[in-house]
Amino acid sequence: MSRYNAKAAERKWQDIWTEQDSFATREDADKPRYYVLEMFPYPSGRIHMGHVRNYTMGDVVARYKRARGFNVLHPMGWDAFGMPAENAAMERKVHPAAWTWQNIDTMRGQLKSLGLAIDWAREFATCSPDYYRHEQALFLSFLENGLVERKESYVNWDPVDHTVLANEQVIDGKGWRSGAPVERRKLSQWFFKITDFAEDLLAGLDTLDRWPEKVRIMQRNWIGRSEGARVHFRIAGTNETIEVYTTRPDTLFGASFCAIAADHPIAQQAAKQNADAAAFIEACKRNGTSEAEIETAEKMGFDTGLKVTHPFDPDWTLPVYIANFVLMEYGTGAIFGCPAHDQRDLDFARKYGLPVTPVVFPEGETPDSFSVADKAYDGDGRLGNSRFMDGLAVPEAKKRVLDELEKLEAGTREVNYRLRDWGVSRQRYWGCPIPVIHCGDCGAVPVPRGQLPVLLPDDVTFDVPGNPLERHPTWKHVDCPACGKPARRETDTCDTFVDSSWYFLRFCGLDPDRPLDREAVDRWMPVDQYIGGVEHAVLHLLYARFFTRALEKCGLVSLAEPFQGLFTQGMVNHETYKGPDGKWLSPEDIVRTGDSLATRDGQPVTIGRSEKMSKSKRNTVDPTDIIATYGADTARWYMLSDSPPERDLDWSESGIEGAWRHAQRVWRLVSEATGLPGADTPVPGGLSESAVALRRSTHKAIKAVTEGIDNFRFNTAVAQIYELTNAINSFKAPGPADGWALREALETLVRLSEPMMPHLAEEAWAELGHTVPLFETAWPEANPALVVDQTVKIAVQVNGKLRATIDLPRDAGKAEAEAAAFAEPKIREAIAGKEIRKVIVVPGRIVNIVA
Ligand code: ANZ
Ligand code: ZN
Repeated sequence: MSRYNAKAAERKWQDIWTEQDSFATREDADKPRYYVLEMFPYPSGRIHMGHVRNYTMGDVVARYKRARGFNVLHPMGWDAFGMPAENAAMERKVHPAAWTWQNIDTMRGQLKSLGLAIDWAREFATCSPDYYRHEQALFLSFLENGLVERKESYVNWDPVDHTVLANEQVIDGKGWRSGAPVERRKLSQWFFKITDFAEDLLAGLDTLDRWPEKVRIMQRNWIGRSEGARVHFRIAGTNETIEVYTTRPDTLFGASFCAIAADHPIAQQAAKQNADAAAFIEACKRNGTSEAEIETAEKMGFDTGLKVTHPFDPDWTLPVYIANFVLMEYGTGAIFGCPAHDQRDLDFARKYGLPVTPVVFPEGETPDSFSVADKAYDGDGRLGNSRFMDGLAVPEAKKRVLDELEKLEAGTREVNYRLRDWGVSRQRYWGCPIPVIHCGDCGAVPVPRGQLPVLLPDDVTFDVPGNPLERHPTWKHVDCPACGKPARRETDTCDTFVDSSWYFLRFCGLDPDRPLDREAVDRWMPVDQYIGGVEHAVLHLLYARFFTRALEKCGLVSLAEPFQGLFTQGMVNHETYKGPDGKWLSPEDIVRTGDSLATRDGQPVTIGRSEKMSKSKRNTVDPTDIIATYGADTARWYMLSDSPPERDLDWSESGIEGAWRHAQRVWRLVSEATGLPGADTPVPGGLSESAVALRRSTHKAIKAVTEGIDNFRFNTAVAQIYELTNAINSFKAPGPADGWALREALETLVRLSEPMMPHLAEEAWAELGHTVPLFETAWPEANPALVVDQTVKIAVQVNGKLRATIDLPRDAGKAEAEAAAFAEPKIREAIAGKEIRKVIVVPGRIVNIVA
C-alpha cells in the first residue's frame, strides 16, 4: 500500500486548479446563484488558526453549492488600510504600503496552500487606488445626497493611536484597537448620517431570520429605540424653556429637580457669568463619556440657581443643576430627576438634600406604607401622589399624562435612539483620503469627480506622532476647485470600517470606471451566506447594513440588506502554559511524557485554561507548520470535526493526529480496494445482505452529510463520514456482485469528503478511475428506499399500560406483530396467569393486550 503523500498531492491539485482556472466565477444563465463570503482578512502578517477555521467553513459551503449546481461567487480580498501598518512604519522604518503588500503576498500564499476554491481573479486590496478611488466617488455621492455632513462635536479621542474613534469603536471606555482610555475632544469631523436610518435598521432586523439571534439583539440594543416624551419646563421669570426627554412621564409628580449636561447651552451661559460653574463644567469634561464611566462615576452637580416651573403646577418650582451624568448627545441633553424611581436621581438627591417622593407603588402598598430609602423602585405598580393619575397602572398613566401634556402644549410624544451618527474622520495616513478641499471663501468643496483619485503621497515620515498628511510639506496645498484661490486639502482619511462597508458589492463585478457594477450587484446580491466573527456585531455588520441603505438612497443599488444569511463562528483555543518564572510558554517549548509536562530543560510547567490563541499568551499554533506536517486537508478536516462551528474549538495535538489518521485511512481504503467493477456500471442483481447493508450506510451518509452542510452542522457531517468509513472498513465483499456496492460506498465517501478535504478527494477520485475531476461532478442524491429505516418501534400495552417496545420490520402484519409481542419476556411476565380477552393491533404503531 502506498502511503498518502499530502504534500505532493496538494501541490499537484493546486497547480491543476490554477492551470484550469477551476474556481473562476461562472455565470451560466440556467443555474441559480450562490454568493458565499467570509469576512476578508486584515493583512497583519501571517494567517492564524482563526482564519483557517473561518475560510474552511466558507470553502465547504462554496464547494458544496457548486456541486449542487449553483453558480458560486466566492471571492477574497484584503482589508488593507489601518493603524498596524503605521505602527510598523514607526517601529521598523518600513513604509506602510510596503509592509502591507508584503503581508498580502505572504498571506495569499498561505491561503492558497489551504486549497480554497476562491476566484482569485476578483482579489483586491482596499489600499489600492483602484479601490479607494471608487470609495472617494461614493463619498461624493453621499455628499450629494445629504448622507454625510461636517459637524463640530465632542468626539472620542484615542491618545495612543492619535485619532478620533466612532462610538462603536469605543469598548468599555477604551479604543477598540489600542485599548487606551479615550478622551473627549471637540473637533470638526465628517459624519455619515446613520441615524437617518435608525428606524429602518431596526425594522430590517426582523427580516434577518438567517442571522444569529444574539447579533440581532446586540444591534437592537445598540440602536436603542426608546419611546417617551419631550416635556417643556419653563424657566421661572422668563419665556425660555428647558426641554427634557423622559421615558417615564408618568413619574412627573415625583420630580424634584432638573439637570442639564455640561455642554448644554444653558450651562454654557451659566459658565460665562459664574466662575464656579465654569470650573465644574471643566471638571466634567476631564472625565470620560462612555456609558460605563458615567454609570460608575460619582454623581456630581452644580446648582445654577435657576428655577423651572412644573408643567402641571405654576406654583411648583424645581432647581436646575448641571450634572455629570447627563449626556448632551442623548435626548435633549436635559432631564427631570425623579429620585424615588431612578437610582442615579436618588444618589444625586441624597447627596444634595433634594426631596424623594414616591409616585409608583408596588401591589399592596400605599403612600402611607411605602417609602424609598437608598434603593430606587423601578418596578410596576399603581400611581399615587399624582393628582389625575392616582390609581392608574403605569402604562395607563403614561398615556394619560401624555394626553394632558399635549392638551396643555407642555410636551409631546417623542421617540429617541441611542445610535449616534458615524464619525468617519481619522487623523491618520494609512486610509482613504476624504475627497474634500477646504477654502476660506467657499467652505468645504468636494473634489470634482474628474480629479479623482486623491492619491496618498508616498513621501511621508513617521518620526513624530500625529498625522503625516497634515505634516507633509506640499500635499495639502491645492487651489480651490470652485474659486481657484489657495486652499487646503482635507488631511483626514476615512475610518477603515468604510472600506469594509461595500467591498462585498465590489466583488460582484469589478468595473474599472464605476464603484459598482449595477447589473452584477443585482445578479449576485444579497450575500447568501456571510461568515465571520461575532466581534463585528455592532461594528462592521451594522455599518455595512447602513452603507447598503445609503447606496440605495443614492440610487446605486436596489437592496437594503446586504447579508441574507450570517454565521458567526467560534474561536480556536489552546491550553496555556507557564514556566516556574510565571512567564507564558509556547507549546513548542514543552515536552510531554505521558500525562506530565516539562520544559525542554526539565523545568516544571503549569497548565492554564484553554484560551483564544494569541501571541501575548504564546498559545498559538502556526497554520504553516501544521500544513507542512500534516497537509492542508488534515488541518481543514480538524477545523470542522471536533466542535459545532459556532462554538470554540480546543486545539489539541491528539485531535490533529486523529484527523491525519483518518485521511490516511480513506486513502488506504481507496487504494487497496480490488476487484471493483468499472465506474458507471449499472447496479447488478443478486447483492448479498451485507452489500445491501453497505448500500444503506452509503445512502444514509449522503442524506446526513447533505443535511449537515445545509444546516451548518459541519461536525455532524464529519461524524457521518466517519461512520461510512467504518462501514467500508468492516465490509468484506462475500459475493461476486458485491464489488459494486463497495465501489458505490468508496465513491460516495470520496465525493462527500471533497468540500472538507478537496485534495485527498480529487486524488482518490482519480485513483478510482475517474478522469473528470470531482470538482466538476455533481453532489450525489440519496436513494429514499435505502434511507428509510427498515424497522419500526412498536409499543406493547397490557390493559392500557406500556410494558415494552419491540422492533419490527416496517411491513410487519398483524399476526407477526402479535406473535412478537407475546414472545417478549416483559409481556409474558405481565400477562402471566391471566386470561387474554382481546388483542388489538395497529400495524406499525401499537399492540394492546386486554387480559
Ligand atoms: C424621568 C425619569 C423617571 C426617568 C424615572 C427614568 C426613570 P432610555 O430608556 O435609555 O431612553 N435621560 C434622558 N436623557 C438623558 C441624557 N441626555 N443623559 C442622561 N440621562 C438621560 O432612558 C431615558 C431616561 O434616561 C429618561 O427618563 C431620563 O430619565 C434619562 F423614574 O426621565 B427619565
Ligand atoms: Zn473657494
